[in-house]
Amino acid sequence: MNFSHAITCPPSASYADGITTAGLGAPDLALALEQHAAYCAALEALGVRVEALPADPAHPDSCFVEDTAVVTANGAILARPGAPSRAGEVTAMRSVLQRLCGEPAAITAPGTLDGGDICQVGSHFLIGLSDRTNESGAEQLSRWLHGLGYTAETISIRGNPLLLHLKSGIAWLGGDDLVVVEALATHPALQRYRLLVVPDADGYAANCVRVNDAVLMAAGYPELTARVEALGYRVVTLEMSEFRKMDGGLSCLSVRI
Ligand code: CIR
Repeated sequence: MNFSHAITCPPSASYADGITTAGLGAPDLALALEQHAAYCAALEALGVRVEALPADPAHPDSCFVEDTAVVTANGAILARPGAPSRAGEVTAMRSVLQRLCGEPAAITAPGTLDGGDICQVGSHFLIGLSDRTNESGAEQLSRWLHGLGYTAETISIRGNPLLLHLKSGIAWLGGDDLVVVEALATHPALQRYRLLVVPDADGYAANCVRVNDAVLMAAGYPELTARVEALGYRVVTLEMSEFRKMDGGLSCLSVRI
């Protein structure tokens, strides 16, 4: 969680055409761009150099860069997004990863995998099986991670309408501390950690991100913010309304390196 770089991509003119189930109305592009700029500024303030990809109107969901790659301290792998409209997003990610980390590995057919389903907890990776990430994608990632010295296990989130991706409902803060939504709190794979359980009403904010010495969290959740601060973490809050409208969480706006 010590990051020097983050890859981002601003929402484009086609942003409102992306995939969404939120039912919160159309996003306001100008406001989304403002919120995105504040997100990038928060990363920079934490000592992270932001590598911005050009806005990509051919891919309305392209601002959710996290879904296109998994980056570890020992190497990077391109995802293979489960939504067909997002498949082409990996091209831009590949070029920037080549420059920053060397040639990335890649998930291949029939595997599908969205980076939002992958949660690193120290040297262990939790891999969500979801409507976007299938068994083949999870197995390929697992094998690749083992080759780099990491361990991994899967957690199915299928059938939970509140969770698009695993990381929609879980975040690693550091040490043994995980933020989790109620639906995941009893999962056997998570019982070895110290769990900060988030009530469903605050579930959106469970998708927070530890970056260097702070935790980035969606604004508007004072109770959760206070609970994370009480554990000794510094919290920086960010307005996320226009990304939530497109089912996007805070983590998915960057790939941290
Ligand atoms: C999608 O449905 O793919 C986008 N509208 C939202 C992706 C959010 N990604 C994430 O939470 N990792």
